[in-house]
Amino acid sequence: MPYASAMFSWDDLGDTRPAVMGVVNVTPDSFSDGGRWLDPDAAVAHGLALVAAGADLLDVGGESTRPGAAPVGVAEERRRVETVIARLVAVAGVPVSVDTTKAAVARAALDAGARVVNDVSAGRFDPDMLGLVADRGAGFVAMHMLGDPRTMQDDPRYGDVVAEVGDFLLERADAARAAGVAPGAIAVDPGIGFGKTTAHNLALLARLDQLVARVGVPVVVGTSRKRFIGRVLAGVAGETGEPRADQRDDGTLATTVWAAECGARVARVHDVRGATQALALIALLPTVAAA
Ligand code: HH2
Repeated sequence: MPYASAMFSWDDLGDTRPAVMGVVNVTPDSFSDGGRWLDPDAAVAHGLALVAAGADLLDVGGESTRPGAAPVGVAEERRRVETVIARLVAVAGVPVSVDTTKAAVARAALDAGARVVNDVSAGRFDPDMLGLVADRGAGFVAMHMLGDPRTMQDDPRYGDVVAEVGDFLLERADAARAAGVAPGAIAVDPGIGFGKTTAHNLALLARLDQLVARVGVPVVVGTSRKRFIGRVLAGVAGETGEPRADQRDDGTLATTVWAAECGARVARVHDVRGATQALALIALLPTVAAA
């Protein structure tokens, strides 16, 4: 069975520069590219194009998590991701992760050869999730979200967003370890845009170095094309209003470089080529400085 192969460790992705996780949304309604890769052939071709552009791993999702997105049943979510994952595992040459909150979907994806479960609920929505990840020796991304995708943007409030997200991530990493997930397989993610205002997202980025130091496990950051970038860039550089999702890759790149400088280990992005080039370039500078 594919999952019987060696245990996943985030260290396997290397540490000279942050890893680039390329997004493959097999959905009709994702906020930035919904419907473009719903056809399995298109999704596989897109995944391969992302690998050619430098992706170190591919994140395949079959359910949009954008605010107000329609929930998807297990059968439909499996139908969307299972074949795409099996085909990418066969040919992509990089680890594949599945973006799901459902253990049944994660199980099917791991059976198809996925190595990582990226769970935006951090194992809270499905009681079987952490045990499954542990049994299979899979990698795990535990992301912070306030509430659930239906309600998360309804007036989110925090006392100190960085402290509270940090508390949550430490608690979920502990829960994963307690369930038997290998320490080296656990990563956490502040969940940019998931139950956060623009100010909350900016605070999490501004103090990301503190969060990275505090959690003590690899940190994944996903700013790609998110709304706060549009909000901040409205009116900047000749934009008449907020740039649309597909016009936010330059802003995304700035935040990706910032996250890398703050110690993030994985950048989850749609524009893989830009992220790979920028991260390769800035990774070089410390070695030049030391020479
Ligand atoms: N963001 C999205 C989905 N999954 N997973 C992690 N770990 N971190 C993130 O920031 C994150 C995530 C939302 O982006 P996208 O997949 O492009 O959109 P949608 O959920 O609408 O499919």
